[in-house]
Amino acid sequence: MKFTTSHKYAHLSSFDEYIIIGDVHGCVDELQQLLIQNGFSIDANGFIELNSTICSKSIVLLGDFIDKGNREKIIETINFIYKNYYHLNQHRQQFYLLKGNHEEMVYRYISNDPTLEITAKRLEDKDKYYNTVAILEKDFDLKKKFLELYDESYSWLQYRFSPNFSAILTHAPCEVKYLGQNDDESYAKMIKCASRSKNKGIKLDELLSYVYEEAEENQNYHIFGHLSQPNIRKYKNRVCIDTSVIYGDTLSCAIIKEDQLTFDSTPFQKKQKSATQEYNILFDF
Ligand SMILES: [Mn+2]
Repeated sequence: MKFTTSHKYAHLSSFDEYIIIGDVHGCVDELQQLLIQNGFSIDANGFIELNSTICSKSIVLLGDFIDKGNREKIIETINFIYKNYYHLNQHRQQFYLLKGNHEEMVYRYISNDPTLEITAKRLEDKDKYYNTVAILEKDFDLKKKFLELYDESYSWLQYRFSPNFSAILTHAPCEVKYLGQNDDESYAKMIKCASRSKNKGIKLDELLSYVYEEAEENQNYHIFGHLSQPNIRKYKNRVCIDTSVIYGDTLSCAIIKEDQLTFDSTPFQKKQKSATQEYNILFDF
């Protein structure tokens, strides 16, 4: 039996300003701070205030908001996103979620995906890389929230201001031939690329050479996260905004307003233990 899940995509209106945020991985404090830096206010109950400042602003999370962070922070992150997802989208959509490989894998574990063979390695991975699974397995209410958010998540989003300025948003980088396509293979490619942990010792630019080879000197951008980097990495029209907040660096966003692309970041706040990694830098030439 082939494992299938619902696939969604959307075109974003160019009347809004978009705050497009990279991999959160349980860093809810930094997520809130980045929103505050960008004009959002959060009330005492954790709701984003629906005021005139944000009536033409939208939030996009690029995927991987779970895992790697500590238990309490992951719970807080899911709750914060869940309540504000419905709060912000009550009149029109102003909060968008993209699927990351972590959401997809956790979904497969908790929904008992029959194609996910449970081997000793899988169980080890579950504890090591997908720590949200154990949290959701013990908390039915939180699991229900996660599943609802997963169902709401897009595989890709596209913004188009003019023929000369557009942006396609996905969790992972992928080859142009898969971008914005709606078959199962393309969806998988937009969520996860070749694994760095399975290709240790290979430079990212070698492993994913298509990212720079297919880059073009124009403003039809491809913005993605997934590849935890020490800072925002941009080469021609390819932009990676996963700046490793859970590894102790920063949480970053790309901001799109009309035909302008800018960036903002906020540092890790040390409210939880950071994870460790060796950086494999993109566009390291
Ligand atoms: Mn990822």
